[in-house]
Amino acid sequence: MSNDTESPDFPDFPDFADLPEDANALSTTPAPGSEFAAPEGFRSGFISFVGRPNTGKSTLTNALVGEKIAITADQPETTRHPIRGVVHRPDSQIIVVDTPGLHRPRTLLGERLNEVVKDTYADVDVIGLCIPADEKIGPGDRWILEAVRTAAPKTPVIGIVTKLDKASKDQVGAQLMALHEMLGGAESNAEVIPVSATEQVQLDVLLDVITAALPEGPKFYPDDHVTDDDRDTRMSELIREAALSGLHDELPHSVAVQIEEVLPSEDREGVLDVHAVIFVEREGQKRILRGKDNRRWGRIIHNSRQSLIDLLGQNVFLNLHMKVAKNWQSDPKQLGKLGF
Ligand SMILES: Nc1nc2c(ncn2[C@@H]2O[C@H](COP(=O)(O)OP(=O)(O)OP(=O)(O)O)[C@@H](O)[C@H]2O)c(=O)[nH]1
Ligand SMILES: [Mg+2]
Repeated sequence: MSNDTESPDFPDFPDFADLPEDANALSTTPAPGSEFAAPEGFRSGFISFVGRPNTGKSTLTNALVGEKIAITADQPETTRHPIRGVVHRPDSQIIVVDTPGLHRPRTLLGERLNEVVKDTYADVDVIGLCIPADEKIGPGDRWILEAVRTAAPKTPVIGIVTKLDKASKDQVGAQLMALHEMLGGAESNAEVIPVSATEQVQLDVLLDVITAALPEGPKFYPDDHVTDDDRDTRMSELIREAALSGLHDELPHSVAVQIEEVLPSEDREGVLDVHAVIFVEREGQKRILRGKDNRRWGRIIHNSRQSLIDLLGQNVFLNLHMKVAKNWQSDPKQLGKLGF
């Protein structure tokens, strides 16, 4: 969903495709003193968070990485591409891959997202299956575990009970037992861990468990690298997050954002002019996004601009407008244009 605007701030880093298949293959290569050199016993690798929509995967990713790299929302199906974030620890480098929530797809977009998620299973060292503390384990969760076991039969699965703060101690205990049972019970040695991303509870414990499950290896990324997403992708996501806030029903799914142009302002020094478009699927949806007396639209622009300023550390002039891309979620051509 990004265009190719050059960004001096976000250099390119290797893709999955550029990394060696065997993480250990790199372990002897970094020269001492290089930015990839790591101490003896250092562990590194990839964990993918998977789960139903709205289970807290992106919020957890942000909490672990320590920076907002994935947008979050009250409604399901917020994340639309796997987002890689890097957790730097003295003993390990953990690359977290946040994925779109898995569900029975209703549109071509849904089908494509499911395929992408399943592709990531095979590429990671560990999978973190996320289930909220306050919702019963259901067929959707079992279907996801099946898909994981099929795509990556040997990859260890850690059970993560999210949103610990939303349930009583007893409820959390029962959920941990149910998840442990689902992952194979006493016969398997699967770990199950409760966390709260919003209250920052047990995050270090989770990182310890993930680290222990990773192979020994070097750093894949320099110490200051937080995410692979380029600047424009991050900007368009932040605008989408502002647009989603307070929306209901199907409308959130109809929203897509594209950055058209980013230029230094001609008449205001230090200001960046950002031109972006919000796509919706129908004319009537524009009216909803505008809201009464354009109030919602004003809020969207205000909040988007604030998020962009926080991201870029620079003043921003945001030129945001809306366009209709009819039924883009089900139209292969439109999906292609929007980067799916
Ligand atoms: N109380 C509480 N709420 C949480 C916690 N983690 C996430 N949430 C809320 O749960 C909702 C969904 O969070 P997300 O992180 O967007 O969920 P997700 O699994 O990434 O959702 P999709 O991208 O749609 O699959 C948001 O409203 C979050 O604020 C938590 O630890 N405690
Ligand atoms: Mg998400």
